[in-house]
Amino acid sequence: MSTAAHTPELAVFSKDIKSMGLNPLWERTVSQKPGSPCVPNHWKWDDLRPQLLRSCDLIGTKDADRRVLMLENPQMPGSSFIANTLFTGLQIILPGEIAAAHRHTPNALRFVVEGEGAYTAVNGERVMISPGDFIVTPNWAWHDHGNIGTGPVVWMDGLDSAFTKFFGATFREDYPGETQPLYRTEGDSAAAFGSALLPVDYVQGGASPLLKYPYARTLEALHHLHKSQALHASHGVKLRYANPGNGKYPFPTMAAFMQFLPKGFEGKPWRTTENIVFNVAEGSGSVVIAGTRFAFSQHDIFVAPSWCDFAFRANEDCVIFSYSDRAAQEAMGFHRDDEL
Ligand code: GTQ
Ligand code: FE2
Repeated sequence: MSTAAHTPELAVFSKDIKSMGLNPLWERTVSQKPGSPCVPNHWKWDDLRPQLLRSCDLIGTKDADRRVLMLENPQMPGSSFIANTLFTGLQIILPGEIAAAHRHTPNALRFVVEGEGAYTAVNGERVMISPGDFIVTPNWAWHDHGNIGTGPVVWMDGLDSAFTKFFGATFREDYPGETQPLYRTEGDSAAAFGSALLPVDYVQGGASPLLKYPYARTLEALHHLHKSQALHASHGVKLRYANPGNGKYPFPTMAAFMQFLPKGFEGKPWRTTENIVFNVAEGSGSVVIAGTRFAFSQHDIFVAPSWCDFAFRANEDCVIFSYSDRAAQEAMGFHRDDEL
């Protein structure tokens, strides 16, 4: 706050200019500190799963378009966002169902939670998805999903739709058919981009051209590094998913990570300007976020909003997926973190 003398004349001035769409900076009330109004929160899989199954009895993919339950920050009900910058949804698709093709300006990631036999089709290629897989849907790419298996399939959707909303740049189109034509062979994206090789004439675009980062390979990398190197005091063994086209993040906006915490791990508190959504792939433990302890088990989801410190404890070996707005924050020069 400024120490300018707040004279009666100044008060009249401030009042007079309000009707002109003007406001004096010296009276500003907007926070000049890191953090956001959002609060840490935890959703238990034991609570989520029955509601997802219940939604299947009540609505089909034809009527719902996407059968998704949005996880909203308790401080922002009705916003559709889990934090200022991030969308999180849980999507369920039953055997025989199709979620029709569409495209939109927000980028989407998927982290598969439960069930086999589902696919997503992106830009003419079908990709089968399994639990633990990390999937990329680049912005403006046509995408439809289907389940050709025998049981329900659930995954978590992470979108950067808060960014398109913020910029006023949200566009969406339905494809003129239920599914898009498949003009690529299954495995094309993996062959072209999944082996630290690139097509000779590849020109880098926005999102990662690698559509699937399979769980088995991620686990293998984490387990190997756990045996060969020291743990990070806060993160255990933590890797970020890389865009093979440029070595950066899978999206211009969103970063994604997988970490391994061995049984008994007690992490040091850490904080970052990132907003982060976590999904427990395996294991159980607890996390203290900004002073609140949440006991988590497999498939639980929790959010650590910007500048909330958090520290993990692993009751058993844990594998934890997360995504954040780090890519955008780094690109803009805003990102900071801090070991406490
Ligand atoms: O699967 O295409 O959770 O477009 C939100 C918007 C999922 C999707 C969401 C979407 C999708
Ligand atoms: Fe979509």
